[in-house]
Amino acid sequence: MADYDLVITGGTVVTAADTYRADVAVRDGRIAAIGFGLGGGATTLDAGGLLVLPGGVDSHCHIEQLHPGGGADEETFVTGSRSALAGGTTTVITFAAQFKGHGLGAALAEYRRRAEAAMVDYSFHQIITDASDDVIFREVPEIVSSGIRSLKVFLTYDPLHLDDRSFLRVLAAARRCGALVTVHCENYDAIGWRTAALLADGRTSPKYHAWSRPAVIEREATYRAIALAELVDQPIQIFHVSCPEVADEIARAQARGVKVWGETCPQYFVLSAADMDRPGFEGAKYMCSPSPRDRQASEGLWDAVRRGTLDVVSSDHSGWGFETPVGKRVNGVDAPFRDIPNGVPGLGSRLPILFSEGVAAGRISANTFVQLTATNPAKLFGLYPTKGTIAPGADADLVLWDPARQTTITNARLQHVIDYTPYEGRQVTGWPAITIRRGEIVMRDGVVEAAPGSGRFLRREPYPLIAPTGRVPDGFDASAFLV
Ligand code: DUC
Ligand code: ZN
Ligand code: ZN
Repeated sequence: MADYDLVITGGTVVTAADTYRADVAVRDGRIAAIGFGLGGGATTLDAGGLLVLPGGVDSHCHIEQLHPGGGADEETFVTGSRSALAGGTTTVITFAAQFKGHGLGAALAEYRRRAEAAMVDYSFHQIITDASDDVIFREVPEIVSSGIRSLKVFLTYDPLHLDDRSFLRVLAAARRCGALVTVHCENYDAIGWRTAALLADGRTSPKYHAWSRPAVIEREATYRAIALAELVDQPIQIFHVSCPEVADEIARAQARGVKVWGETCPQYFVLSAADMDRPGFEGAKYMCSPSPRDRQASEGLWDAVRRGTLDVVSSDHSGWGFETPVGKRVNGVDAPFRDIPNGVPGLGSRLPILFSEGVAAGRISANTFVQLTATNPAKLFGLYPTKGTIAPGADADLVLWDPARQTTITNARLQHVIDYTPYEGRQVTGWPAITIRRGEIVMRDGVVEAAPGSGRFLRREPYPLIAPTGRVPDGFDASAFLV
């Protein structure tokens, strides 16, 4: 009888800290041993010439999100999982959204039911859009203790955004129950005002999406989110940082000991506002919020990554098709930019684009790539060391990565349900050859073979990284009072 279920031989193991030649042995879905001469496996994979990476952890992607008017995102847990596995991601954190005026429980039960079809392991961020007493004092503690240990708030978007008082209540609730708060930072009123002015001037095409929300609008909201988190002494992560000015706000707060982390996404490295200025409705394919900026901003983001200010790269995968009637053109191809759904697909392209632009282009090391895409998100969201690393006892979520393979991105290769990718035709260096989830080979040479329902819900227990610092202004802990 074989010693192990699977042995991967001859590869180069890359973790957040190290790069070394070793074989990796897997038993019962976990990594059992790393070294040489490990003994036999029921299955052996030759990883000669390949990197052995931890499976990707995508801590920000929208899958099958329910719409207030009925229906859900086109990307389902099955198709989203397929794209994730095709692209080397084995764990996702997606969203359960509250509808304004409703509680959390019924919607969360529906998300959990839908997610049972997943083929990747998964958790949720709970979106709070209505900070009622019942939500803040009863439902949030219940949901957090059920293992959903992160909340998400929007400082813009109708009908999602929270005013500052409501945001403070969410921060205080998270502090009381031990959850991280993630924040979409843009100033709601400033966007509304500029949008009204642009539309009044007849400037309606997709390119004006970027004009409606310049960087200062993101910077102001980031500064405010950090200040309010500092007031409560509640750790936060700033989502999808688009430019260095915003990263600088985060760096300043980090330097004074605030527990704030910053995330960015591949679209901010490779897209720009100019992409939205393509003829006709084509620019809608590139519309996401915050808006992509320009080449200089992208290079500034790489600097922020190298300095460690931004330490997670997620996809912010969003499920709006281009040709489908429920996607980008839901309000017609002549709809003003204000009425075109925001977001770009990116679950399957996240790792190839980041590897190509980052590692192959010499901007970051392979270890930094692993930190950004697997280890840091797993740590920040309480999944480490089960997820996000290669070590004995960790789940055997692995990617055998071909660092030299040149590929042209096409929508078909990405295997999501969305009918386009903003990266169509882009050449990349580096591509996943095999994806392994808990010891099972679930993707080989682009063919995903996993059973719907084989993904697992990841219950997240309390973890020290997100404990408050204990420093509150005047020593007065307002979060102790249920206000
Ligand atoms: N921005 C978001 O905040 N969410 C989804 C899509 C987007 O562009
Ligand atoms: Zn957002
Ligand atoms: Zn998002």
